[in-house]
Amino acid sequence: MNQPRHPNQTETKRATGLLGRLRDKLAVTQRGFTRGLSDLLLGNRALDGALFEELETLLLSADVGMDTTRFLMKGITDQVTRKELKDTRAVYQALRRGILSILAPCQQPLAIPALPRPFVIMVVGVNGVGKTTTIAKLANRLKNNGLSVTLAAADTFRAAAIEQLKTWAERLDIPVIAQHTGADAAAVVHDALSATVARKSDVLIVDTAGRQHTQEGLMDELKKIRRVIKKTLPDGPHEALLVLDAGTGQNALSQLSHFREAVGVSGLALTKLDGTAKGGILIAMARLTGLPIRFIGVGEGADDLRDFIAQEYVDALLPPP
Ligand SMILES: Nc1nc2c(ncn2[C@@H]2O[C@H](COP(=O)(O)OP(=O)(O)OP(=O)(O)O)[C@@H](O)[C@H]2O)c(=O)[nH]1
Ligand SMILES: [Mg+2]
Repeated sequence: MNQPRHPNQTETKRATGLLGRLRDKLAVTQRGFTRGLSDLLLGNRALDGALFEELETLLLSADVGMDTTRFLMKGITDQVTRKELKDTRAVYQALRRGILSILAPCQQPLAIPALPRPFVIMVVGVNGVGKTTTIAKLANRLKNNGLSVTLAAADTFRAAAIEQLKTWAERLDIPVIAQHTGADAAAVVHDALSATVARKSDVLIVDTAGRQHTQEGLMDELKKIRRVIKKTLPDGPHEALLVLDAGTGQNALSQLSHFREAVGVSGLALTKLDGTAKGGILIAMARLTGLPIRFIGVGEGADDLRDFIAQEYVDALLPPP
C-alpha cells in the first residue's frame, strides 16, 4: 500500500521531472481540454449559470461522460451553494479535488508478487488499441526490473501480428512462442505455458487477437485461452489486462462490458493519451467501473508506458494554478 510520507529533495525533483514530461506528452490534451478549462476558470468571471453551463459542456466534450460530468458538477454547485467557493479559481481547485477523488481509488499499479510463478498476464482489447505495443513496453519494463519474461503470440488471426510481436521480442531480446497464422490460439498458449514453466520464466504475457470473423468468435477464442491457462494454473491468468484507446471515448465502456464477460477484466491500460485532445475517458472509466487503472500509454516508444498515478495525471491535466 502507498504509505503517506515526506518526499526528500531528490524524489521531489524526480517527480517534477516526471510531471513535466507527462505534461509534455499530453501536449494535445493541454491545447484542448486543459486550455479550455484554464481560460474558463482562471479568469475573472462571475459564478453564474452561464459559467456552469460552459464548464459542463467542456467536460462532456472531453469524454468525461454524462453521468460523471453531472456528478462533478453537482459537487461543485453544492459547494457554491454552501458558499465554500467564492470565485472561479476556487471552482478550478474544487474540480481538481473532485477529479482526484474519482481517480485515486483506481491507482493500483500492477505489482508482480514473488509468487506465483509463472505470473500470467493475458492482454485483451479490440483491434488497433495498442495491445502488442503495450506488451512490448511492459515486457521491457519487467525485464529491466530483473524479471524473466516470455511472450505468447496468440493473435494468430492476422499474419502481420505474429511478426510484429517477434520483431519487438527480438529488439528487446525476450523469447516469444509462436506458431503459424491461423493456428489455434489456445494451442499457442498451451505451448507457451509449457515453455515458460520449463525455462522457469517469471512472467508470461499473452498477446491476443483484437478481431475475428465475428465478435462472438473472438470472445469464444478468449474464453478458450483462459480455460487452457486455468488447466495448468487454476488461479491464472493472474491479470487480465484490457487495453483501451483513450481516443475512442464512451465506446470504451461497451468494449469493457464485452471483455469483462468473456475473460473477467482485472485491470485497464489506457493508451494513446498523447494523441487525444480529450483525456476525460479515464475519469469516466474510474467512476463507472472502479477497476484498477494499471498503465497509461503516452507514445510509441518502449519507455512510453507509465504506472497510473492519480495525482500526477490530475496535475498534468489541470496544472495547479
Ligand atoms: N501515439 C501512440 N501510439 C500508440 C500507443 N500505443 C500504441 N500505439 C500505436 O497504435 C498502433 C496499434 O498498436 P498495436 O499495438 O499494433 O495494437 P493492437 O491492439 O495490438 O492491434 P491488433 O493486433 O490489430 O489488434 C501502432 O501504430 C502503435 O504504435 C500510444 O500510447 N501512443
Ligand atoms: Mg496486436
